[in-house]
Amino acid sequence: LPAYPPRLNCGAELLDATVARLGPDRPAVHDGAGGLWTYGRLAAHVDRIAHTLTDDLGVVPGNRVLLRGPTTPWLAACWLAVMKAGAVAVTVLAAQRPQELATICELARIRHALCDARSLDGLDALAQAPEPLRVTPYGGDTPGDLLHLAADKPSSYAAVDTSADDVALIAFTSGTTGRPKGCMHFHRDVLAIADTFSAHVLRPRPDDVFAGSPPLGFTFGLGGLVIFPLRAGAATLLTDWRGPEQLLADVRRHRVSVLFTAPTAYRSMLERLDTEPATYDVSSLRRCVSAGEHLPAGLWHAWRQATGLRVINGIGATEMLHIFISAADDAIRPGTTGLPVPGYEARVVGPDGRPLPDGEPGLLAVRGPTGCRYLADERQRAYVRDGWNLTGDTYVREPGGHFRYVARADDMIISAGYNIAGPEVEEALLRHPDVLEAAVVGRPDERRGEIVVAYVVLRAGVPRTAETAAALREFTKKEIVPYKCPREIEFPKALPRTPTGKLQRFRLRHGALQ
Ligand code: 3SK
Repeated sequence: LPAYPPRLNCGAELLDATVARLGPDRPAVHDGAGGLWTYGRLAAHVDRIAHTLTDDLGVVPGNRVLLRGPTTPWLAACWLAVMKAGAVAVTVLAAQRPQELATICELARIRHALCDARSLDGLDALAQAPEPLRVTPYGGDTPGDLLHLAADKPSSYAAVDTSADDVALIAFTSGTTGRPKGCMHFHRDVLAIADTFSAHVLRPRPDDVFAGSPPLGFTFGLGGLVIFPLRAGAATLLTDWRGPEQLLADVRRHRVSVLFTAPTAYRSMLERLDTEPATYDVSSLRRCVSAGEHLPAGLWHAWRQATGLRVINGIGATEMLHIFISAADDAIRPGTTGLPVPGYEARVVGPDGRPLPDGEPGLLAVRGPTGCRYLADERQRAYVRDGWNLTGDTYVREPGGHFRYVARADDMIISAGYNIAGPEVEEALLRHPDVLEAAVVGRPDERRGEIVVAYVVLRAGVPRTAETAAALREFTKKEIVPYKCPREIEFPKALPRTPTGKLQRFRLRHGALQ
């Protein structure tokens, strides 16, 4: 990891330094509708917006600016302009509801919002609050539109001289449930994720084209689709997730070489590649990253068989900003997450915080250049202990040093005294050809404490009957030790997920689908 200077502006480093290194004419951003911005054009748009923020909207360094909209080049340009203006970006998901936005605005004391003209719903109440949010739309046709205001501004803006330790962004997470927590990250953190995971594991090149499904309001997407490509001088496709067919079509059309998505999307893309091989062409891909959820070994092998590519699995967290355990190429052990990313240390600890021997499951603890800094939240004390970040995941460190995911710590099922990891049972179910998706939880039970219950989404045409459930139970008994096998199996049409695609096991535990 390079030693960063004490004064550092990540927006200037990502954009101006890249233009100085590679020139203004390289492709930077595809908009998915045939439009392409070069680095020079992106830099000019960013600088005009930064002028508008400071000259017209009265944004001063340190102000928090809410960013809301679908994934577009303009959203990325606004984020970079906020960085260059020394303000603090709070990027939210377009799907976040007005009440959640109100909580976020209150917690982060947000007074300014830049909002895609198509995503203004629910903001009027905030604009009329006693301490009003000043909402500036972009991409619409009103006279006060940000892009109209920016049109006649100078195309060059000297970035604010921020400290490397000034807060650059606050990323909100509610995990899979709970009150939102704001994770503060510094200007140096933004560069650190590019100079650790991206530089050492992904190893992008200026001729790469990035694309993927995570939104920019999720740090997985912000890193993978904006920060990493710009740091490398590569191009990126910035469009909203419109399903597996569209992502595969984009790969073909834009000759995408670096793909960021989650296991569920790899699974649904595989289905399409299997049923309509002539429609798609993934030969341009050279790097496929999976994070956000555990990647089962079976899916890793199926993707390799269909495409010849070895998926780069990783675990990240909003608290850590991006991926901190991963592996590429020959270092990959399918079914494990990988090794600590250079710059990070990881270990598995017991409830007292002491390291456990290899092979024993315990809590994952990690430390490195990025880490958890919750905005005014007492949960900070539980997340960071003795300088180690406790991510809430149960892991095993294998003798060769690879880290293997077991479960979220609060997703362990304890049945008749046995500890059962839901993901292991899910992997067994997923090996059955009729199973598309599976989620396994514990349901309270008088005799056993908990029983193992599986929610299974079946492939089209498979009957949702007691016979199918019995056949799946028999199948799992051949795959895993019988005490781990589901006692009950239900067949919902879909599994409950957060807007970032994470499974909401707590909703299943509470019987939300019954
Ligand atoms: O939640 C995750 O798994 C994640 C992965 C990569 C980067 C960031 C996050 C939050």
